[in-house]
Amino acid sequence: MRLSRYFLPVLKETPSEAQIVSHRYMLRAGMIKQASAGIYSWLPLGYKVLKRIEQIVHDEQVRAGHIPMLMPTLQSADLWRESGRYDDYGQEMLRIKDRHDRDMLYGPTNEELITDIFRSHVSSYKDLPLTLYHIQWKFRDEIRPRFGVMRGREFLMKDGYNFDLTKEDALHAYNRHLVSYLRSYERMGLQAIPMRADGGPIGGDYTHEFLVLAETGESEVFYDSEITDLKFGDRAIDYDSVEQCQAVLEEFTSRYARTDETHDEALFNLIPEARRRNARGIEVGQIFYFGTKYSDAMNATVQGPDGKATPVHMGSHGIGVSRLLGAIIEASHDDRGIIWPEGVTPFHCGIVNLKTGDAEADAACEAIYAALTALGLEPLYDDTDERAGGKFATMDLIGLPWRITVGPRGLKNGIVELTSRRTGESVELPPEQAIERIAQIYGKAV
Ligand code: P5A
Repeated sequence: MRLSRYFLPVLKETPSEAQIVSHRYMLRAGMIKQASAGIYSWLPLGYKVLKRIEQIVHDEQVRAGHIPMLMPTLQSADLWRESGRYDDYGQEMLRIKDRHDRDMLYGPTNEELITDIFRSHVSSYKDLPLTLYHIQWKFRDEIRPRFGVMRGREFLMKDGYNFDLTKEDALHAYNRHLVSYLRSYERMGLQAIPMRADGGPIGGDYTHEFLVLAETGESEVFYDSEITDLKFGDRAIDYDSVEQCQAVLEEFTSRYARTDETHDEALFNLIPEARRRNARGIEVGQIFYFGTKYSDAMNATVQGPDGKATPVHMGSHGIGVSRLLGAIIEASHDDRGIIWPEGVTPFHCGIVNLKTGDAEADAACEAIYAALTALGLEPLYDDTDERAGGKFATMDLIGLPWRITVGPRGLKNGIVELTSRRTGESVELPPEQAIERIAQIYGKAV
């Protein structure tokens, strides 16, 4: 993409309404614009990151054997009356009447809708196990929407639902989700720690939240510091293996880690004092096992091996896709702007032309741009007339992890500059080598 043709409305001033750094940078970098309280338009740069996060979530869900689909945002109140949640959900639910005076709602979650789909089409245990998921907008009329996309009213969630014959099978589905979530967050450059939590309006008492540690986080957490040494990494996992998934769950949940809702001071005090941590975190996901709560209420049964109708065991599992942008920025920025991890960056690298209009500089930039594009990469080429200082400030603000700087002086010696946004380190090298380095970083063969 050429910056002169892109839509990147960066702001020079710090918007006064933004209290935390991720919100400030998302506004300043022209990623989002508030439409009304807790509701945002996703401008091109923000939309690009949102799509990259979505893609990672899709990849990892499909890898775990879960099946993508799409349910609507608007739901009929009738299903929620069946489960009893229409009244329970309270004011967070946005209720709407259609022209026929029918009660509708903008879905805050989809347990009822998916249970209805399940009971309409599945009748035998032979069709189990089944895990369906979608990535769809949700609406929760939060009392205090704040911190930009972090606590929105309209927000994008990946929500998945497992249907199993037995509790054991459903717990395997729970473990599969835990593993796939660990992988997803790590691909986004994040450490998200599973912590015992509370079921809240979704239900069940077996649930873990995934938290990214950050001072600006809305949740208070208590944990054993040893847990922060755990990494999933790129180990191979067989998602069908009950033992392998169970082993990962045990590894990642055996140390003390809880949100304040389930915190137990006596248990916490059993950890050596030097390892006790009380901090804040951003909840970027939550997994639940709630047994037959919805299948009992909505009569979702299958014919079991003994021929009898058996209510299915279920769980639901959510990732806060739009919230993740905020969480990643909170975890990865400096005083000049965002520092995107390579896994989610909106453009793979920036190309800064120090002297737009200079025939040699223009030609060198075009050649680098074409070479990177041919490799399947997306560079953002700043071909505008802005001064060098302004170009650098914009690149730093929008946080592309790599920048190639091209100017007439360097070109005289056959070199350009390759700079890491994270470390600030620059190396001078011939353009072909800069291209090779970028290709290598993103795993592309030159
Ligand atoms: C699990 C999937 C559920 O709704 N039902 C379907 C279950 N869980 S949850 O914990 O309530 O939400 C899942 C994740 O969505 C994100 N989230 C939000 N993101 C932005 N703004 C909000 N107001 C908001 N509310 C929830 C969180 O990341 C949460 O973990």
